[in-house]
Amino acid sequence: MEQTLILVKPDGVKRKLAGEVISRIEAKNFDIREMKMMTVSRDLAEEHYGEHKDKPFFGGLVNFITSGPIVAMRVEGDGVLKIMRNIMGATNPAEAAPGTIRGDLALTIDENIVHGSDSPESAERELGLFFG
Ligand code: IDP
Ligand code: MG
Repeated sequence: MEQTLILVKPDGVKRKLAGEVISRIEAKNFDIREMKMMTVSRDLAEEHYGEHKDKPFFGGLVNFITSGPIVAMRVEGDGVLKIMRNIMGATNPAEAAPGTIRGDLALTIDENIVHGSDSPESAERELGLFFG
């Protein structure tokens, strides 16, 4: 069965939106197989976001994701990768449709509340990092 890594990022936890994100996952009837609150180390952050290491925003991204507790989830269901990306909305909240998590709840691209794996290969890699 298809699985993805979902993170409620530090801004989402700080704003007490973890429950809101979990509700939307549950409302879609996906299965949350594992879930934990944790603080991401710099090593884990740099590994998780390794694909972005040459981007100008990489330093800020690592600082942000390590700045406070997150909630990590292993979520399972048919089509969960694509469907969760749809439920999250576009990376930039200014372009995210109303009804999506980012469209409804986020204002800026650097604090956009959620992470979701973008492919089966990313999901396998990221789930290994957070739940391996
Ligand atoms: P995604 O989270 O929608 O998969 P990615 O392109 O994988 O988006 O980027 C990872 C994260 O890096 C984004 O969620 C966002 O918080 C941040 N990010 C992406 N592009 C920018 C940017 O141009 N400026 C600042 N932060 C960015
Ligand atoms: Mg991504």
